[in-house]
Formats: sequence, structure tokens, C-alpha cells
Amino acid sequence: MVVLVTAFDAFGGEALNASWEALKQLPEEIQGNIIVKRQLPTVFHRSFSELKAHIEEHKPDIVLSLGQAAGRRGISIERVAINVDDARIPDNDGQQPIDETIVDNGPSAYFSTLPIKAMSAEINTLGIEASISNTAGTFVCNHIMFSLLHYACVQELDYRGGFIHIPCIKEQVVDKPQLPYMDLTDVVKGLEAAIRAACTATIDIKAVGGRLD
Ligand code: PCA
Repeated sequence: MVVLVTAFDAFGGEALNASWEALKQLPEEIQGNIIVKRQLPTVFHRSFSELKAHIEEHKPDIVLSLGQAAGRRGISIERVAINVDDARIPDNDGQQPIDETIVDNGPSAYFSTLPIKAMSAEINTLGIEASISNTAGTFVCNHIMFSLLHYACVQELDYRGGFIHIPCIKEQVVDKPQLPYMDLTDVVKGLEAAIRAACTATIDIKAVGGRLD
């Protein structure tokens, strides 16, 4: 299989983005599946025009986008993306949409088409913290997840797709001790496990993963 994995560039005045640092360290191949790695700009709409070009070029079986969620603990496997851009800060092109639809007259939301529970469980077997998240936020990460799932749907492409948020890594929190962080090596091992599960399981497992938040 061909797995197209993307991560974002640094945004919000930060020097780096943990998702890109992790993606750079992923192997080129996982259990015989080819990993194509690409960076996307943290910019509404332009991020997806770039991703669309990568999809056209590589014709992936799986499209997995990664992003950083400062303040979260553990790896978050996203369940759902909603049809709204509502930015708390400007993106890297200075745009700050408020309550705008991503796709006019599009559906309200899309669910990940990856086996999210199997991915989370596979990460947990390594003793690495991961869980299901029921919101990818309303910034560029939600935008890319919604866009990649909508594109597969309207173009009738048969790739499966989803999104993973990762927390900050150690060097990002030296002057912000209140923020949780993970070791980059654990993030990379966790992502490898998630991709393994995504390539293996087409039907998700039934496992408890519900939460109040
Ligand atoms: N995180 C942001 C956008 C880019 C990134 O890595 C988000 O969660 O929307």
C-alpha cells in the first residue's frame, strides 16, 4: 500500500511543529507499505490544494494527516471533522476565518475512515499514551481532515483517511512547564504502530473509548 502522511509547518510564532519533527523520523516503509511524507503549510484552503496535488501524484491507499495540539496529553486519534473554520489565531498567511463553512452546502461533518480504535489500541500495547478524540478543533487541522475526507467522497476516490494530533515535544516546553509533552521517540513509535494498524485493519475493533470531554 501507499500511505501518504502529511504534517504541518510551525505556526502561531513557534519555532517548530512537533508533527513535522515526528514525520521526518518515520521510516520510509512500514511492513512493506510505502510511506510518502509531505509537509503542508498551516494555511486554510492552500493546505488542501497542496495535499490534493500530492494525492493526484501518489494515488495513495491511505491519507493520514498529522498536526500538533499543544496542551493535549498523549496521541489523539481524531474521530470527526466538522464543516467549519473558526480560527482563534491567524494562519501562516494571516487569514483568520470566523464561523465560515469549509465547503458551502457540504455535509456538517465526516468521520475518519481509518480504524481509530485499532490504531489507538496498537499504540497502547507499546505502553504509549493514545486515545480517541472527538474534536479536531476548528483550525487548520480540522480543515485538512474535513477536506481530505470530502475530496475522497465527491471524487469517488477509494483511499481511506484520517487525522492524528500529537502533543508538544520536550524542546517546545522548556519555558512552558505547565504544558504536557511526549518524547519524540515515543511519538514516532506510536505513529508507526498507528500506521501498522491502519494498513492491517479495514474493519475497526470494538473497544471502549468513549469520554466526557
Ligand atoms: N496544529 C493546528 C494546525 C497546524 C497544527 O499542527 C491545529 O490543530 O489546527
